[in-house]
Amino acid sequence: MKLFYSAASPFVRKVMACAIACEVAERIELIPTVAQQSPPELLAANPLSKVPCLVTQDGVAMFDSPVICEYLDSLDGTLPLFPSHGGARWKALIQQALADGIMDAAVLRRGESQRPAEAARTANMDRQKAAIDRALATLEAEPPHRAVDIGSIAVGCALGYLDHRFGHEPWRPAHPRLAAWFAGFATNPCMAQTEPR
Ligand SMILES: N[C@@H](CCC(=O)N[C@@H](CS)C(=O)NCC(=O)O)C(=O)O
Repeated sequence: MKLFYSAASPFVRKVMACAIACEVAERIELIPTVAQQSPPELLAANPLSKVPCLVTQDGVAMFDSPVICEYLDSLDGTLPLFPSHGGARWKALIQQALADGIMDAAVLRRGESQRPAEAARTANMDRQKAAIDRALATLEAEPPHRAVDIGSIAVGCALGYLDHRFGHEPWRPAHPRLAAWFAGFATNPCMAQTEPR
């Protein structure tokens, strides 16, 4: 399998953390990719020109990260990352959606922060920050459980991205339960081995 990859992307981290948890990481060849430059190899696989994008052994191109993670989970039955049914399934998928939303908003803020300020853009950035704050409050009310699944991995990657890119906006003081959960969860091999540098 090949993975169009950027070390800076929290969505790529989520995919690699799932690959490690499912014990299939060694089957993945990483293709360093600058998605913003729309390289033809990436466009041929993903018309949206985004990473992560996985090309399977059979040549099927897969995106985006929720689809790739579920595919990796289907390869090996050792550790189901996507609970098959019931409340556990919906909880994990909702946590993944919350975490992906935080990452979408934070990646956008990060990109925009590197451009000159302008009123409309500043208002949109404030809106993205408010979405992140509300999502953090939701997670604080009910932090993920200790198990490694798609919900907890995604939340871990979202919090790790906030630490990496927005260390000047500490989230821990207002979210002590989430901070305590993250401190423990970050020691899992799939998180420790993919920590952003
Ligand atoms: N919903 C997508 C989001 C992926 C995404 O936003 N990737 C960013 C990097 S973090 C990207 O490739 N951006 C390139 C662009 O927008 O041109 C997923 O879950 O995989």
